[in-house]
Amino acid sequence: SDKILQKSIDPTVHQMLDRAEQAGIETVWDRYEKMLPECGFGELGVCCRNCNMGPCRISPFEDEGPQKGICGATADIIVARNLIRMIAGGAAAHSDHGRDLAHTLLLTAEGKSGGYEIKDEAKLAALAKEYGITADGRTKEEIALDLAKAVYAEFGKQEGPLQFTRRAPQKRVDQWQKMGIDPRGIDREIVEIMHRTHIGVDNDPVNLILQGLKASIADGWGGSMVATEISDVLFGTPEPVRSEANLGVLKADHVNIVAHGHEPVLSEMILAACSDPALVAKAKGLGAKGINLVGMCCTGNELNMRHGIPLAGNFMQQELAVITGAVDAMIVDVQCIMPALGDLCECFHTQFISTSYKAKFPGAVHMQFNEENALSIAKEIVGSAVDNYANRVPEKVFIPEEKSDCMVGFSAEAIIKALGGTLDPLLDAIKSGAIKGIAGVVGCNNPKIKHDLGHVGLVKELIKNNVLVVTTGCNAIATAKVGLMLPEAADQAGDGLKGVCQSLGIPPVLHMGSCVDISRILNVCAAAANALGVDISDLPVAGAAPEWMSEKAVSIGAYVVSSGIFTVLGTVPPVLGGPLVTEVLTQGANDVVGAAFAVETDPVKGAGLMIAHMDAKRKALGI
Ligand code: NFS
Ligand code: SF4
Repeated sequence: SDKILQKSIDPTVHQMLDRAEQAGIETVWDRYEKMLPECGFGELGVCCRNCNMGPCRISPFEDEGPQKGICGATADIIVARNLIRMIAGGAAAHSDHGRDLAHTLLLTAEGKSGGYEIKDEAKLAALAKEYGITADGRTKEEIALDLAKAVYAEFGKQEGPLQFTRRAPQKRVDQWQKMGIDPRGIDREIVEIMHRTHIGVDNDPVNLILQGLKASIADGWGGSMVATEISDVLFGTPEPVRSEANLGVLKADHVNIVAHGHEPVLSEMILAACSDPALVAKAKGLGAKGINLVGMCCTGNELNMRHGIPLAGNFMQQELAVITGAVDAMIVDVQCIMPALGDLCECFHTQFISTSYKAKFPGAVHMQFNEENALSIAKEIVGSAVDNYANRVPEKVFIPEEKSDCMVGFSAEAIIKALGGTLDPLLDAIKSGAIKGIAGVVGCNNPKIKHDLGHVGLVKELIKNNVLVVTTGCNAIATAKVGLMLPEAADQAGDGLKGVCQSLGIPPVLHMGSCVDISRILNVCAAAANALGVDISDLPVAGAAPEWMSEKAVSIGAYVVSSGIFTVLGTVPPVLGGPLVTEVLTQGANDVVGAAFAVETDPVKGAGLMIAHMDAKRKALGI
């Protein structure tokens, strides 16, 4: 129906929503509609539940209703507190992911992990050097043990600095120090947000926001970067690889397993278990042709970047994968997993398997994963999925045909390799104007925006204007699905970018990984700024999160801006009830960190803001 066509630009979504409607099954879009109108106080960010004198909410009308909370907090105080609590949530999620990777490295170095190994010795050596760990005459396990301990210590550090923050240009670090936002320890900055936002502590909106920026830097240049770097050490640094994306990657004649969530610690072992001969034989014994592992959301990105495992879809497609009736198991760990999956899986044969003690769900079977026995547990989980193939109801299976090829795996290292060993050809192309600038386009889906339209509309407009796009997260999946990650997509780019892509054989949209891998984008920006002898805020670069929804995305936006990169948000953050906070985020931040936010719900206009920003930066650089 017409209503369904309005929900997404993706034909697989239309087909699955049709099916859902016929079967009377509700999805995220239905629940969103039932929620409308969403709470106006919440939208403005002016409700507070931080103590039990409240809840309080500030009236948006000055002549009517309360202008202060019971404790006296103004709208700006409440908005700032709420905003930085979102940053704390997001930074905690990314950083706890990083901590889990450090833990896996530690166990692996001690010989206690059940199946992991150190795959990228070159990266291990580089990180050891960065941390001042001697490598001479020592085994990779000995080096890795020291590195794991050093990285682990970043979380509980009291006085800083965080080692990876020193990858930023000196001018940037100086500015952070001058503003008092150079983070001391990853956990410390998050805890301090919780302290400062307790009733009766920090009631200066600007001071609150500065602490939010500080914690976000501890995420981007701390916890997230740890997650990326240690994942590369354990599982290999991504290199260009071909793959496919969209629900059409499910196979009617195979056992289909969807890996959904975030940490590669689990998904890597699920992948290994899927090629276990005994399990493959078992699948064949049940009449399947084999085991088909596909990814969803960021764990999908991790598998896709490193191994070319197909991407089934992004955040808004998790329920739709189940509605195909072809998924034998949905295996999840942490983050962005809708609790709706429990009830939904009950309408189908799909087994919903949770694996982390941190993330349990109604309707899920819990199979606790741990690193010590990783491979054997992964085999049990995959075995359970294979068994469940016997329960599949062929009449209930409908897999959309649509899928697209994609070329992925553009880690910073892979980009430099594609450029012939240095960033110079890219910098030259920027200087010559062939490439106007680089945009990092990232983030979630959100039913407030037509699914994938924000992502694809913005990215297409950018490449048309010769902006090279680097992407992660659910934006990466959206662009992969429409073929923008193919070298042929250079045809949709402006002449300058098209020429560069064609000569290098790369797509105009480069998949850099999962959301923690936005740290890879920071590294590229730092390297480019250092090569030019300028700060990141001087570069013709910009960020965007066209369909963002999660607290993680708030932390990302904050650290990208704190790193000096202008960022466009495509959904409105809950801050407009605080005029001072809104002013600080969209203007004042320029004086603090050399960058600020803009909000623009129209993707083409959003791209326009980014392009105008790049033009201004180019002019200032005299290029
Ligand atoms: Ni990022 Fe990944 Fe997607 Fe948003 Fe969720 S999967 S960590 S938060 S929804 S981009
Ligand atoms: Fe109300 Fe202040 Fe308590 Fe918040 S902290 S609920 S504004 S009294």
